[in-house]
Amino acid sequence: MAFELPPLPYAYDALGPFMSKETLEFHHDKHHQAYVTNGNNLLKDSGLEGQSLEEIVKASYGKNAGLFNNAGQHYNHLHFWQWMKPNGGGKSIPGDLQKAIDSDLGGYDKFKADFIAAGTTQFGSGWAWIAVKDGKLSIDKTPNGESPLIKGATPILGVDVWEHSYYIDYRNARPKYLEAFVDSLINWDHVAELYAAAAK
Ligand code: MN3
Repeated sequence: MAFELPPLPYAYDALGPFMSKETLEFHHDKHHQAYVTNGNNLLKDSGLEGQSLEEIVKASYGKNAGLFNNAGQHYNHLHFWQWMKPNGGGKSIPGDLQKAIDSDLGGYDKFKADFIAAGTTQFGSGWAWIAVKDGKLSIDKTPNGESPLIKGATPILGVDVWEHSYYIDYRNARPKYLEAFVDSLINWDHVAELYAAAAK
């Protein structure tokens, strides 16, 4: 099954002023498209052509670096667009997810501080996450195109800390970008859906 780039689930200017039209045009149309194009070229004759995207990410890790990097980033970005929405973020979190954040992550304020710290301290390019494993939430960070998938966990929220995700809007101020993501962009309804599916 070939990789495909779906359109953004909102207009390019819908996330302003926290993430600009210019950032989304470059990030979605150029960067994500390149992962799809390169991933499809590397998928040919890899022996993994018939697998799901999740299976390709897990099976290529440590074995086929080129395919892993592009398939991993395709997986991460497919979710990243869904993890944001206009007027998102903040504390209006669906009940079951809020309870899990309270019990597993020490509450909203500690989640926010730890998630921003994970993204800030990821040296170089990568991602910060909330992952679910054995029904419990944890904060994680990974380099490059890796994700909690390769650790046997399920990512339910992730933020891209590659410079292409924030440099146009925030220059080098990665912590300001992460704060805006948490306060104003997170699509908690989507995170809650993934949590419900992963915690079953
Ligand atoms: Mn990116």
